[in-house]
Amino acid sequence: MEMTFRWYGKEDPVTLEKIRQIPGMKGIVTAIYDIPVGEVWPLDKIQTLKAEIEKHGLELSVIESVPVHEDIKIGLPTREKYIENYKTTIKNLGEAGIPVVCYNFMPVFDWTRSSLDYELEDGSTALIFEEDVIEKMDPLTGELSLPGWDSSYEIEELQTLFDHYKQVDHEKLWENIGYFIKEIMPVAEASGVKMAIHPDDPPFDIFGLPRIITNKENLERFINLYDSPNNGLTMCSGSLGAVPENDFPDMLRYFGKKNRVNFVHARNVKLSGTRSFQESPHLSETGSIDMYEVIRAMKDFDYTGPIRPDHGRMIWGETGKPGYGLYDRALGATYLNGLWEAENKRRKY
Ligand code: DNO
Repeated sequence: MEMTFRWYGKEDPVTLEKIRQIPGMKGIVTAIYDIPVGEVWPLDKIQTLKAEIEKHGLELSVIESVPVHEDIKIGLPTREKYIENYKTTIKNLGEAGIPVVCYNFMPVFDWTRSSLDYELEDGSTALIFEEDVIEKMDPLTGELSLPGWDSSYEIEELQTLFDHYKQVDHEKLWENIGYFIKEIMPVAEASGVKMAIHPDDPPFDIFGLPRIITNKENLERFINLYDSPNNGLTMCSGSLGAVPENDFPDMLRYFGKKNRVNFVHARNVKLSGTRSFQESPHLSETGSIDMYEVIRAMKDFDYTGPIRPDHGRMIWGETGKPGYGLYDRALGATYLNGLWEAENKRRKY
């Protein structure tokens, strides 16, 4: 595996200088944040970003994310233009030598939590999802501020989107994702870019909007839409592991052996109900995911691709983007590296 770290660009208080000092850190996961969703990413902008990262002794390992325009997910006629743009972006990323692109197909909202700064017993704060709190939220009142939701829509835009999604049930969303995948994958293949769809987080419908990248059966259905290692997955332990039905290490091993795991997100979650959880430190004993089993699964298919410690808590007084401070994620990277070294050596001796 190749240890990587998410960096939010020049505005990020977690600088490349700091990231580089984390033991064993090899690569950066980032994006170009000032291009509107649906527009083409110009080659020179990608190259500038890459050069900046390489100047700091790191590699640009993954683009997370190239967002998919809602018109593609809804299946509007205007999707054609956005799909063409998406293809050009993939082509440009390939030309710049970017090996992996992460994206998702969640309607309207990306990852969603009910609170950003839930105080844990030890005084640290974490992101949590409580089903009963989310159920009482109405995205259309305008009072909703969602943690993972950077693109703020105007209320009227949101209303229009929700109206469109009335026609989009799970099967329609499958149809639309199938259409998109069949269009973009030949370009990804020709450009040498491995696509890695991120599972829905959390992996069930929210606010009445359908979600389909949620469990083993659906991931299988997804990879079968287009038979190619370029049509792969981001295996995110915290997203898929947020429901008790998903056995994350088993899924990871299964899709890894099929050569469809192009990126791994390692995060722990402590389940507090069938549809509620707290994000917890990476360490197995503090969450519901056995991180050693995750590492073992990756060894079982000799994973050489990128992995990043996903969200951390806020600890030691750090402030900043919830989930994306330096300290707890750095501890996560170190812990994962430790497990990996131990498992490697155990198998050799
Ligand atoms: C949360 C992230 C997601 C992820 C996108 C991928 O922290 O894992 O925001 O980047 O869903 O498209």
